Amino acid sequence: MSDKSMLRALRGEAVWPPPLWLMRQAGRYLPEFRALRAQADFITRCMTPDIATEITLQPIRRFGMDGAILFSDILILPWAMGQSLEFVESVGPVLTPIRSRQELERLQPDRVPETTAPVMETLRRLRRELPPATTLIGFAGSPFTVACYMVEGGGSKEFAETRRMAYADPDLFGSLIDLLVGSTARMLCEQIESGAEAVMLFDSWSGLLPPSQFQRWVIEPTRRIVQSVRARHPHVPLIGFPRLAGTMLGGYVDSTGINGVGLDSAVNLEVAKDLVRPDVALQGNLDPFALLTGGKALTEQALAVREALRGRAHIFNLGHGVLPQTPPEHVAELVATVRQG
Ligand code: 1CP
Repeated sequence: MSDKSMLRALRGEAVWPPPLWLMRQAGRYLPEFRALRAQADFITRCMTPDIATEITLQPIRRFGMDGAILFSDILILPWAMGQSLEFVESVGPVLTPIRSRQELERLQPDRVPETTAPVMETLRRLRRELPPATTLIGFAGSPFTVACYMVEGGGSKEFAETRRMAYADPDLFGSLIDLLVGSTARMLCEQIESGAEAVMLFDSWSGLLPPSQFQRWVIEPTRRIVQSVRARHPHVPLIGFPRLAGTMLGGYVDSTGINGVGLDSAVNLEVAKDLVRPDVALQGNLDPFALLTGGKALTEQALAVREALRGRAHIFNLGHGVLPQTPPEHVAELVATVRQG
């Protein structure tokens, strides 16, 4: 059994001070990232092991977080299946939407292993290069959140087309979700076989759904992925992040069998402690705006999160990603604060 602090927390142990990493810790708030960004477009950066390894290591070198998350994106999977994808400056991802069975059937999930081979190479390099106490985190989007982008053709506030399709044509939407369940589970297994020591499922948009739809399109697909990954890799922990799931958090944890759960900043930690079984690690949930602000607000909020989860298995993180305008010195301050005695 590994004694890395993050893996101990994911086994249900209350590690003090809690291990820490930050969603979007590699990225736009770092000057050294912006320098690399000029060299290649986003997909090329993800698909070039030299660049993706370097970007993943940048925050670890500067701040020494306990977890390093692979530099890639949740939309690499649909891209690897043949859906067209472009990241457009100040717009975000743009995909050719999938709205019919014909369009769905043109996807080629069998191509994923070949297309994502460079990502697996990045993981192998990272395992060699990371400090021995750092946990390497692989990830994917959850089927529902990835389907949102695939159906909508990009980002959106409401994902109206996707939510309409889920009601109007549940057979078609269900086929897309099934395709994603299988390909996501396979890709996560491959990430583990390439060196990932924990894997996380990002479900940024699950909180848009009412309970019955949440059960069908979030809990059930996540449960199947957990089961399938665990059958091949019984000792590798899985973290779920059903963002804005509110009181559906308890059912999500119990029904999926996940080892850790990401909490967004809207979650009251006292409520979370009641809803979530004590052997499941809680990950989160500092407001990214407290990190952006720095100073007293940051110290107070960070210590309050840490204190609220004292005695529980806790991995300190934000409730969502680091904001691009965040001064890097605030990240250094946060790491020192969380680790202070
Ligand atoms: O260089 C750039 O400007 C590209 C910005 C960028 C980055 C740094 C995108 C485009 N993706 C990423 C990396 C990324 N995305 C990681 C790597 C590790 C890390 O730095 O933490 C991870 C884990 C993600 C996950 C991701 N991508 C999510 C889930 C988490 C979340 O933020 O909710 C989602 C929804 C995406 C889609 C996506 N990719 C990129 C953008 C701008 C978006 C969001 C689009 C939207 O607003 O809907």
